[in-house]
Amino acid sequence: MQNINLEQYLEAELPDSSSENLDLRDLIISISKATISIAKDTRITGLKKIRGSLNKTNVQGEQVKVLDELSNDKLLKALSQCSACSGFASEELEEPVLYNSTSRFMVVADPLDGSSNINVNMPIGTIFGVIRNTDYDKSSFIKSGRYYISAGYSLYGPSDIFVLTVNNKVVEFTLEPESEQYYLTRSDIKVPEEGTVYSINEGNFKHWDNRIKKWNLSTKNPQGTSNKTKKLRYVGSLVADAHRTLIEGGIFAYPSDKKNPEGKLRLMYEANPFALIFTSAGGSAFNLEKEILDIEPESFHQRTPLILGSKLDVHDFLDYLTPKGKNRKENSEVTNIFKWSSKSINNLRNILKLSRLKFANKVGVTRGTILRWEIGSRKPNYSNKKALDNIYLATRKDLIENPLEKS
Ligand code: AFP
Repeated sequence: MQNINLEQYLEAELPDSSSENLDLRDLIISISKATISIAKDTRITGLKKIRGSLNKTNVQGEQVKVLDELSNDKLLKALSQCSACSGFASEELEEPVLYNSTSRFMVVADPLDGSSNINVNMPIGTIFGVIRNTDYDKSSFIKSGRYYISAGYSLYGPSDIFVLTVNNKVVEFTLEPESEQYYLTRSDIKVPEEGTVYSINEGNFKHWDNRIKKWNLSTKNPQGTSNKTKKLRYVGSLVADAHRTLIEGGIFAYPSDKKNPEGKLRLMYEANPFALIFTSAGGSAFNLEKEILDIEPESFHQRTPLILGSKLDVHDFLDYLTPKGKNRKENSEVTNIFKWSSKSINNLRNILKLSRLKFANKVGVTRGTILRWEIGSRKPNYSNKKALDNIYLATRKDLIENPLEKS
């Protein structure tokens, strides 16, 4: 396993047969190179005198650290040189940057997550998500997590690692510093069904809803009456806390509270990438009501509560809010699937000006199946939706309107 580098892994996972795969490979390599350069900076922050703050605040009103800005600039530059990338949006930019409106993908990122830990040499990281460019415009950034085709993060810690999800698989690479190459060190990561760690900022206890206080007390079990005690671990860098949860299981929670009524973490570049990774690895990712991937965003910098981790632990938490999973649904379809409804299928066929028969041939089903989808008596399955995705994406240059938006 040691000898497979990131390029080789991507060549096998995203074969040359499709130009979309080639674009995605290019994009992931560009991001990974920027993270290698950031990793080099993080090794010597004290020596390079880059562990302090700049005299300015970002769009969130948070103080910008020198390393925040350096990391953002590195991603910005790397992506501007990648022809597969149509635009970049990040925590450090008030507005997304558009490079080329017709390229296939958009990138969202938190270039340096956990920046308050820089000064004390604790783990920090870079989080990113790749979204399909469906609208040729900045509005492509404001999409639910179901539109993300890939996501990942770098964790700059004792080792520098790069965790990636494509095609529903989650893998980890470790940076070999001399050759400056990422090598595969964990393949097919699966979140354990249940874990022994809970991770939450307990300093916020007094601001929590009573039901969350109840969950917390039961989890830490101060009376020693329950056998379900867990250990508390909290670094305060999402990358580090989430990575531990991904590998060892358990739960990470940053709920909304009286101080942060919308939650603290950012939906587009913190919660959605981790939601895609955890869902792909068989774990769960919710706000307090629904799956993170199903949240329809209203603005780019919006915040969300985030509950991540092992299925059983996340559902146990949610049971304190909505008893016994009332109306709670989970959908394991996390790859490149748009939401195809009877209306959007019909819209796509009309925009393409195809008869049901011709459209059916293109999708690889019968004319009757198309009719049933359009009247809503049947729903496309997973591979049908992939075929619809591909037709939509292959013809998207000719599409004036996005059929998915009209459903
Ligand atoms: P900073 O980048 O300002 O350090 O914030 C990090 C973060 O967004 C996320 O990485 C942590 O999980 C979370 O904030 C920690 O927040 P608290 O300090 O409120 O616990």
